[in-house]
Amino acid sequence: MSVSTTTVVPAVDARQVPTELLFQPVRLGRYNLPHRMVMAPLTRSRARQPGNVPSALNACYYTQRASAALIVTEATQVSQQGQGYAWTPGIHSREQIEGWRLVTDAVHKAGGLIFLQLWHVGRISHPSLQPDGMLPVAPSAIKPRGEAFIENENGEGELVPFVTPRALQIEEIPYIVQQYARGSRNALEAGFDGVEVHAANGYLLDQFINSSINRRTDDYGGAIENRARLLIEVVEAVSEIWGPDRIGVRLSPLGTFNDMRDDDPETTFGRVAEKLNGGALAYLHIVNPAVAAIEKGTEPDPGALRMLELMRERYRGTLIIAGGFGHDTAEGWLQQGKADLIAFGRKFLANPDLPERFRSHASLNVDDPSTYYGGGAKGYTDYPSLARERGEEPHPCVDERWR
Ligand code: 8OZ
Repeated sequence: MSVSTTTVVPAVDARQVPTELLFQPVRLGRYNLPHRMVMAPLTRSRARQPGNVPSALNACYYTQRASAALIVTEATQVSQQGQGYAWTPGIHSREQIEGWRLVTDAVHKAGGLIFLQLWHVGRISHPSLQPDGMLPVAPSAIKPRGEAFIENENGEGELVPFVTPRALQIEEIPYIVQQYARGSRNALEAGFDGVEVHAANGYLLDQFINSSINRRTDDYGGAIENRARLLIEVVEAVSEIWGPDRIGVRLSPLGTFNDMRDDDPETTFGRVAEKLNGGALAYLHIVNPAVAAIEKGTEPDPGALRMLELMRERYRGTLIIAGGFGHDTAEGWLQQGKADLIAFGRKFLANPDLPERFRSHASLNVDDPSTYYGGGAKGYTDYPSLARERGEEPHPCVDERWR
């Protein structure tokens, strides 16, 4: 549409401008994002061995997805103690910092913005992944139901039963906070644009928050003020390095993954959301408790909807919701004011150019669960983009050339 300077544009024309909220710019902490589609953190277990080091293959994968408004990396252990699955990357060694530098440089060259997700798994681990084969640590010595994903003697992935973790002594807690601080300094050196503190999905910080897992009687257990203390201390320590406006926090209220349960989730997570207001963070990122209903197109459980409303009401900053969204449901939730941005996991996994596909109403590739974890380029960097199908290559990202 060309409009001369003397023309008065009728209001009806304004309404013809694409009004999809998904494609409206938004401010996220220190950054201006061109749209509202975030790539959610996704564990892919493809760090180079030995040493859990990010490689050119990982740089290729993230660079292909650089059209996301923000990439949140796969969960990345802040220490060896913080690792809970085979072949996940870390951010505690020199090699890992240099490996991540490959990733951030390539993503930035492609115009992307990338935050590192800081991770300590707590009890969701196994001695074979721990320093010197020691026990995993947790708020209390309570064994999770289920199995850990480890590497066996043949170098293959294997599921083995969890063990009973060791309860952290109060004297050790400052050293847990320091693991996050070191990971944060390393992430800054590796060239990231920010960090997300993983306090969801049953890992260490979530284990402290949820009442059924935390039986401590000291300042880190009991009332929610105490159970949230470790998260708040971690956020403060990370803020000193990054400034609050380059930090996000991820929570999963009502989540049951990794044997998680809280006796009074509205009080617990309502209070955590309120406490995070004080930090002036870039965002709060919620794992959608209504994910199954959104995917199936059924009516969400009223408890899940109440929890989402509670998060929106108690947290006064920018809210990202992840889990189960398609184009129309994402747009609908933004229109209803339930979130400011939407994060997509499996859809970004299978569609490196997801924003372009949504904009043009193109069909989507379907993700292949058999290649989620471990392996190489197959099911990782070989999902086709529309540009590749047209015979163009959006970025020079052929694995062989990057190695
Ligand atoms: C699935 C498999 C392994 C790890 C999470 C980091 O739940 C994960 C994860 C998910 O946040």
